[in-house]
Amino acid sequence: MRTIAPFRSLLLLAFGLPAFAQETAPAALPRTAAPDGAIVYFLSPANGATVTSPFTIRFGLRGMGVAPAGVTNANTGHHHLLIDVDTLPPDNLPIPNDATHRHFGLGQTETELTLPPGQHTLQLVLGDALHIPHQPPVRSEKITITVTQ
Ligand SMILES: [Cu+2]
Repeated sequence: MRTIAPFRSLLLLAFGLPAFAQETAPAALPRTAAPDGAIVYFLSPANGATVTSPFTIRFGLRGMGVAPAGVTNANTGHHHLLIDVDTLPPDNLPIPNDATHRHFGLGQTETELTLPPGQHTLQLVLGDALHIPHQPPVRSEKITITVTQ
């Protein structure tokens, strides 16, 4: 009997907690706080610029520091570049990792990109150690560039 009582409370925990979590924030993961006034922006190219591939994109960040993915130091994050993304990914989940959502988890602050000729949009989002946008999200404006041959 001595071992059954603790087991019962474990069961209570196991079944009680998910119900509680569901009421407060369904499917939400904890967000990392961003300081007031933190901004991420494009150092280059400028909004409206015309470029030829390959071209360099430089990421700017003010009010926070860049840290590799996995590092949980306060007020840090790593860059994510959204290419031709119309619908922003959810703020409470890790940013997708695919051809249009690029992660710079080593702490890179620039990248070289090759895009097909035409108009493209670029946007930066800072992510925390687990690739989740901060609270509030630190996002750049979406810029439009034209790539020529
Ligand atoms: Cu990431």
